[in-house]
Amino acid sequence: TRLLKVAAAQVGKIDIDTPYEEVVQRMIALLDQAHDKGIKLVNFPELTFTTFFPRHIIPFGPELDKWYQKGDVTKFDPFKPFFEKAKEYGIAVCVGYAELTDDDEHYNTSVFVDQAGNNLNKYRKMFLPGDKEPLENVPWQHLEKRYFLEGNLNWKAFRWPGTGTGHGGPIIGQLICNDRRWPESWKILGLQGAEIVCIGYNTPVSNVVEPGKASQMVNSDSSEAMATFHNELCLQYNSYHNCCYSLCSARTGVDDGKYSLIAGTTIVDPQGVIIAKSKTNEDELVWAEIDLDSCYPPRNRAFNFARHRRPEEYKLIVEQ
Ligand code: CDT
Repeated sequence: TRLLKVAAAQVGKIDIDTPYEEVVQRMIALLDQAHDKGIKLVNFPELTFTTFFPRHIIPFGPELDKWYQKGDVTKFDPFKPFFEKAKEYGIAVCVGYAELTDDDEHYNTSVFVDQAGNNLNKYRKMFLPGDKEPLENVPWQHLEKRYFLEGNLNWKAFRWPGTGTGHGGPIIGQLICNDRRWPESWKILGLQGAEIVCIGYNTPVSNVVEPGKASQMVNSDSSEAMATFHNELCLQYNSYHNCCYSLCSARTGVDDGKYSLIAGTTIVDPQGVIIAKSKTNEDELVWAEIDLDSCYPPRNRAFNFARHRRPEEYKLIVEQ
């Protein structure tokens, strides 16, 4: 066996004016719980440190750019106490944030920082949902196509050494929110042997079904149930056919008293079974002890890619 204690940290409501310091203190409280349990990896949501700002219309320029971080995010003063605490505890973290590059490019990004504080990998969200131009007659926007460029770092799986689990360390992959709905992103990680996929999300309870028609904005218990069902469906099936664990962290709660995001933070095993799940829509640590070896019986048989795949038949998938 190759046992490892891992966690998916769920982060509750963050309002538009919630200061970084408050969020960081809450994130540290989640690390404290993880430390008490001997957890080695804590996954955090998409854009963990702020409210989900793409729901707002914000003018381009300095007003928008203040939502982003430049340079090494672990060195950004307001976030430093979080990364320092993780290092002090010897906990690796995967965290989402809004990235602004030196070339003035904007990305929806997550970093994987190991237990010694090293940046092991950076991932930039590939599938950006929503719109480039604001919609009319809707109670809120989803402007990811306006505020972010599509990711350009592909889906790179990488080793995370120093965990004591052998084989050079677990093989990790990262996805961000909408990426989890697309089998291609998982398969590319699966083909590289990813054993743990770290995912963060901001999934609204209700969405625009048909642009321009406010009446098509669904907001009811049944839409929350459906959004949660689709979340689990994606995580369970894609973990199953890629024979990997997934740690899936929600930014949840009702931001500013009106913007509701689903909860449903989960840990899924290589059989597609949910082995741990959040019970609230607040800050919550969801954790499990996993056995990386359990990725291999299905990999060696039903989902032995080398034996069963038919890549020569997949041309349509890569046509423009
Ligand atoms: N953040 C994010 O990617 N959310 C999407 C919903 C977008 S609806 C326009 C998701 O896939 O959950």
